[in-house]
Amino acid sequence: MTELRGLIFDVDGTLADNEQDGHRVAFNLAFADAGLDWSWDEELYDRLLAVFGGKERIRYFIEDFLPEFDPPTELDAFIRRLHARKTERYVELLRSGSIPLRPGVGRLIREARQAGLILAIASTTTFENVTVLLAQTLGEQSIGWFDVLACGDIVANKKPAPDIYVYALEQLGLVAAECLVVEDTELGLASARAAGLKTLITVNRSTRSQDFTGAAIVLDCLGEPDTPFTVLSGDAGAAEWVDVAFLKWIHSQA
Ligand code: XBP
Repeated sequence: MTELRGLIFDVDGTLADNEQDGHRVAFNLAFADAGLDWSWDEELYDRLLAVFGGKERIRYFIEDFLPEFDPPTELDAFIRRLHARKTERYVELLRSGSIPLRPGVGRLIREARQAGLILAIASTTTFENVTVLLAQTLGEQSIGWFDVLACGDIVANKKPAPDIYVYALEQLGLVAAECLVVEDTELGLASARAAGLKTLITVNRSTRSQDFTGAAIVLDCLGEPDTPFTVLSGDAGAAEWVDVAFLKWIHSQA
């Protein structure tokens, strides 16, 4: 049996429950800064989450929800500028400390590191968003705990394409069978699985009802010793929170 060597984390929705209270808010602030009267409420944002990537999401909104919209400049440049402002606004939110990690995330990252697992990030979001989130929540030094930070536009095709996970594996020098992924969405699962990776899901309020067929296990969160996880699908044995022994056990299952 292949030993577990690497743990690859998705970021948005997995490390932090930040889509509605972080990214959505930052998009709206950027729209206001640009003098646009667009405002994405939670319901609309849940629909827009069908498209990964901030620039791709803005384009999808314009093309599918505002077909009459006439951008002030060439559309690609307009979206790029708007998205750059959104990143600035999102980073401001992160730096204000208003976006915490989800339960169990900080503990598991520290334990996995201590146990000698190789850590990586595979995210659709912008590199700066990832490094500021890590620095703000786990300390500046935590950025160095990850051997690979695979983010954003580094690959041609974003999730659900497998590219970002394939890239992360190449950079890690590991094969899929040696790794386990932690994800929160159906499309993230599709991306990881297409790269041949076994995937543990922790749902959040936007993804709870998605189809996670093919996941190794589906939990409501990673859990902590005093606040156990709830199993939504799969077999957790006697475990009540995710630790390295649990990761190894899940990885060893067929
Ligand atoms: C989630 C995403 C991201 C963010 C927006 O990525 O879809 O696009 O919502 O980030 P993941 P940017 O789950 O892979 O972390 O605006 O920086 O693209």
